[in-house]
Amino acid sequence: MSSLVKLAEVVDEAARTASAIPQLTDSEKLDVNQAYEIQALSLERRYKRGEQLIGVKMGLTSRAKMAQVGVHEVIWGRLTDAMRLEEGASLSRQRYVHPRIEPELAFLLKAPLSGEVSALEAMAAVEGIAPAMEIIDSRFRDFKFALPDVVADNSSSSGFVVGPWSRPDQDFRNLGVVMEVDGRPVQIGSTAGILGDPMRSLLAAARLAGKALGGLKAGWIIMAGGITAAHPLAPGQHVRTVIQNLGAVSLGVKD
Ligand code: 0L1
Ligand code: MG
Repeated sequence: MSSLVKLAEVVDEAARTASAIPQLTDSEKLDVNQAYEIQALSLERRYKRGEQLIGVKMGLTSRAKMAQVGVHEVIWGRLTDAMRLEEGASLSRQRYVHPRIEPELAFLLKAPLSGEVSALEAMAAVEGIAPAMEIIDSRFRDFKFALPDVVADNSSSSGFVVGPWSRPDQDFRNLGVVMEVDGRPVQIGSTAGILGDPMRSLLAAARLAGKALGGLKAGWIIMAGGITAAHPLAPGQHVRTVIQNLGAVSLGVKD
């Protein structure tokens, strides 16, 4: 088997150059622990290029997403400052292989969080909640992968945008969500689409990513996971997600 370091270089180069690659599992026998090790090693390469870890994304947190990609397990990935897009920004389609976008809810932490925590303990660590969108861009050809592939590939994460922060002391378990492309609704759902309650995703982040990263840190953003299936991005589009009571977040696509 190739070394995990070598495989980390392969996924990192694919992400850096927006190039499609064959699935790692076509030629390697990998388990999920090895895949998370590849993810960590590939992110080390980005940190060496100056990127900073600023949070965590949770993935495959809704039935719609699990069905869309045929993987049925909650996964997580790392968010860096270079992945963050400004609200209302226009992204360049050429920077991605085959980008898709999905509506999410984001948490902003004001205190560290790690391990098995209760919902009350987790809430006490949350500064704000916001409508958000994630750009996922599997580096694997035709968006086809097995669980170890997608985990090694930073759980397909390649960008994210966060809208206005609201206080978390409100009921956000079942808020209506609409994602529009050029003013036309393309996905409709509810925040309950995230594991039945987005808080469950934050608890999973503390348990899974918190353990691997030595805790989730104050100031980090936690993307709770896709609420609906993801939508392909094409040049010229304007994408907007509105979450009931929380407001809107938008992005444009150029070239
Ligand atoms: O929900 C997610 O963010 C899952 C990412 C991995 C699967 C995909 O690329 O859609
Ligand atoms: Mg997502």
